[in-house]
Amino acid sequence: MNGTTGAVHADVTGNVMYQSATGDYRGTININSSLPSTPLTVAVLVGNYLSGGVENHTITPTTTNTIPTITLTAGDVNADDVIDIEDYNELISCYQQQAAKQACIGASPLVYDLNDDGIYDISDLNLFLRETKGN
Ligand SMILES: [Ca+2]
Ligand SMILES: [Ca+2]
Repeated sequence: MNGTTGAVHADVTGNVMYQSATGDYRGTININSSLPSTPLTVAVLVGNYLSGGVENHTITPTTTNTIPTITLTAGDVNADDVIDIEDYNELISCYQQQAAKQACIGASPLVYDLNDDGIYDISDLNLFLRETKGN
């Protein structure tokens, strides 16, 4: 969480779970730091997604705060916060290796499971192409 000065006031991790009823991810993240009462930027990092966030959000201490819905773009498989040809090359390389019944080099094939259904297949490639359409 960054304030207007750009200072990081808290850097916390936690889990979010897929909600099949709503089609989104939700979770509760505990912040065990005192935060300024001024509006903050809440940045969100989720594996295989570009980062996102909410600006000018005030956090009320000692209570559950709900941040607005954040839409993240899937496909950043090499975790450099950019979706580009390098991500595509990794996805295609892994897909071709799987077709040949070989393990992907350097990572679990589930790193490329962009739709979180537990398998890496053509559906994940299609999601990547849909997410990058127009970029
Ligand atoms: Ca990337
Ligand atoms: Ca998948």
